[in-house]
Amino acid sequence: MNYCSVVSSSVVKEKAQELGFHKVGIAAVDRGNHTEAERLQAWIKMGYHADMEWMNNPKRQEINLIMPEARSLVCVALNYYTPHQRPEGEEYAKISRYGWGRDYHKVMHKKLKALTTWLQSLEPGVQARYYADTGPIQDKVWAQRAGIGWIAKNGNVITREYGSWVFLGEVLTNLELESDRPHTEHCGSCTRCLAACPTGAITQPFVVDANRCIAYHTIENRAEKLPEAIAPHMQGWVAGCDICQDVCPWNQRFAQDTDVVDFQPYPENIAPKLIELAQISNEEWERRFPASALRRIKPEMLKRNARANLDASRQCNDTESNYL
Ligand code: B12
Ligand code: SF4
Ligand code: SF4
Repeated sequence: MNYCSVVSSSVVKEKAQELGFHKVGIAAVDRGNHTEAERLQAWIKMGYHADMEWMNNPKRQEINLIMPEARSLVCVALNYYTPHQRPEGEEYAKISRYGWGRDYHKVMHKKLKALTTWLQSLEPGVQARYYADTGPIQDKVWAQRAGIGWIAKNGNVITREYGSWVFLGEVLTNLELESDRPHTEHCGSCTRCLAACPTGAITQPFVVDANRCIAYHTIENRAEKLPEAIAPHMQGWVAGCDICQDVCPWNQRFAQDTDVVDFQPYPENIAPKLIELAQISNEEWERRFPASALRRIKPEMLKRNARANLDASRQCNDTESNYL
């Protein structure tokens, strides 16, 4: 059953803003548009998903397989930037901003659940289901369609107001809501992120090969050892990688401090030492990362990532001393 008359887009947007979302936009489910599904297929065919086999789920390419009656997506973004900076020095391990504070899935889900329950309470028969990274939905594609921001050359959605330091989520509904216009792309002729990526993971503008991405290897790769092509180039990163976002002029100019207290970093996440993480015990890991998105990185993986960085800097120092 579809509803087009009783619920207006502006009321839904007001509610999302009242719940604390920093951006909200609405996208219509368009059965005729297959461009993004084809691009996703091409990406998978190239093997760019590495061992993330769950990227193959056909629902990711066809939203109506998730909810046949779906007519609209209420897309939201939550700013997570805080003004903290990492210290210089090769003894420090780098943790990417998304993992500094409380697990963003928990924070997003709480707000999205409230929005979903509110939508369902409007009328009997309203269907609504929420996602934030956790379901077979292309969060970035829908965010761009809903006018939140654009999928940029570094593979992230950039907003004009907050740069790319935003988490994305959406509520899928059978309500027929007035949609926003898709966001236009504003990377222009810039290629800073492509040049800065130490492993050449951005194989062409807008396309990230997970096999070459430090974020993939530190977070998702469960192998005992990291590939030779990656390990020497990690530049201190042990949990995700922010290089292609740090160099982006939109982030440098427009990042704003978040008002979400949950995203304030756990103090030990800003300047951990590689040597400490290389030998972290299970108990210490439990103590340091409660309710954190970094729990996906098991203690063995964290140790492996830290060791790879230590080995790389040792080899680098050895090479330098050979030239002295
Ligand atoms: C798989 C995945 C990854 C993979 C692959 C990364 C990627 N860029 O896709 C890995 C593990 C590497 C990863 C890393 C990170 N991720 Co991630 N990831 C996802 C996930 C689960 C799916 C993304 C996806 O569908 N990728 C597949 C490709 C095909 O999708 P795509 O980039 O959207 O592809 C479009 C363009 O490439 C374009 N395209 C493709 N080919 C071509 C060719 C041409 C010529 C053109 C013009 C365009 C074009 O079309 C495609 C479809 O429109 C989403 C959550 C979700 N459910 O959507 C989070 C998500 C994208 N990740 C997120 C984050 C925060 C990160 C990291 C920043 C974490 C970190 N600090 O380490 C890094 C960033 C790495 C990077 N540079 O992209 C956020 C991004 C928020 C934002 N502002 O965009 C998301 C949205 C989670 C969330 N809900 O907030 N991630
Ligand atoms: S996250 Fe790091 S490794 Fe991955 S594309 Fe960006 S700069 Fe390259
Ligand atoms: S660094 Fe430049 S090319 Fe890369 S995402 Fe930012 S604006 Fe786009």
